[in-house]
Amino acid sequence: MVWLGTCALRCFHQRVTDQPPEQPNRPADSATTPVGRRVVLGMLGLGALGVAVGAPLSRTLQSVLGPLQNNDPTGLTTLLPGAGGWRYYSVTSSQPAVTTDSFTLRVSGLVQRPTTLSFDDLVRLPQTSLNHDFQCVTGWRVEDVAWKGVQVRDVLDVVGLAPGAAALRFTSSDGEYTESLTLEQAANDDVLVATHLEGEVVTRAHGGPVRLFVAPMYGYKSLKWLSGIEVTDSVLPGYWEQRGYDVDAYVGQSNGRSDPPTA
Ligand SMILES: Nc1nc2c(c(=O)[nH]1)N[C@H]1C(S)=C(S)[C@@H](COP(=O)(O)O)O[C@H]1N2
Ligand SMILES: [Mo]
Repeated sequence: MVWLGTCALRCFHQRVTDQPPEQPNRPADSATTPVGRRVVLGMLGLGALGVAVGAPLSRTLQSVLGPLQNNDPTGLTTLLPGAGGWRYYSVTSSQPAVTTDSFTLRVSGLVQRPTTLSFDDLVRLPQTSLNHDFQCVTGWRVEDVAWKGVQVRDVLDVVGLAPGAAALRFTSSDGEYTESLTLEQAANDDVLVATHLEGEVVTRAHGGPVRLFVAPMYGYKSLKWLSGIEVTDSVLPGYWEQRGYDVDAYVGQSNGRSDPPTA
C-alpha cells in the first residue's frame, strides 16, 4: 500500500508534466486528461491507508514522500492536518509570509484609478458571506465551506474600468501562480476576494490572508496569496492553463470531468 500511494503521486507527476505546455486547452480524453482515474483511485488509496493504519505509518509515509515535495509540479504535498478534507497545494516550495498588516492588493491595468488596497480597506468594502463546496480538479471536494470577503466586482467598482477592459489577471505573492477570468465570469455574486474561511482570517496555508474564491469553478481558479488584479483586454491563461487545464473551468463541464454540481 505504501508503494501504491507513492506510485500514485509519481504517476500524477508524470501525467501532468507530460502535458506539452505549447498545447493549452487540449481536449481531455482518457489519454490526455491531466489527472486520470488511476491517479484519483491511487489518491483514495493513500487516504484510506492513513485512516487504516493511523498516525505512525502516516508519518513514515510522510518521510518517504518528503523528498518528492519540492519536485511535484502539482503542488500536492500533504493533507492539511485536521482540516476536514482540505489538501495543501502550492507550486512553490515556500509559502509567502504575508500578514493582515503587511498585505497589499494592487489593482491596475485598464482601470481609471490604479489603487493599492490594504486588508483594512477590503474589510471596509461591502462584505459578502456565502457557503459553497470547494472542488479540486483531481477529484476531492470539501462541502459547505463558509467563505467571506469582497465580491470581485465590488473591488472593480473602487478602481473603475477603462475602455477596452475585458478580463482579469490575478497574481500571487508566491511569484509563480497566476489565474484569469473574463470580466463577465468575475462579475458573478459568488466570485470573491476572500478574507475569511470558516469564520477566521484565511490561514497562511490556505493562501491567506487573502485568496480568491471562484465558487462555480475548479479549485485551481481560486488563487492563493492574492497580491494583484490586473485588468486586461483579453484572457491570459493562468499557471495550470498553460499546462493543459481548461481556461473556462466550470465544475462538471470542463477538463473532461463529470463531477456533480457543487452547492
Ligand atoms: N498560489 C497558488 N494558488 C493555488 C494553487 C497553488 O499551487 N498556488 N493551487 C490551486 C489548486 S489546484 C487548488 S485545489 C487550491 C487548493 O487550495 P488549498 O491549498 O487551500 O487546499 O488552490 C489553488 N490555488
Ligand atoms: Mo486543485
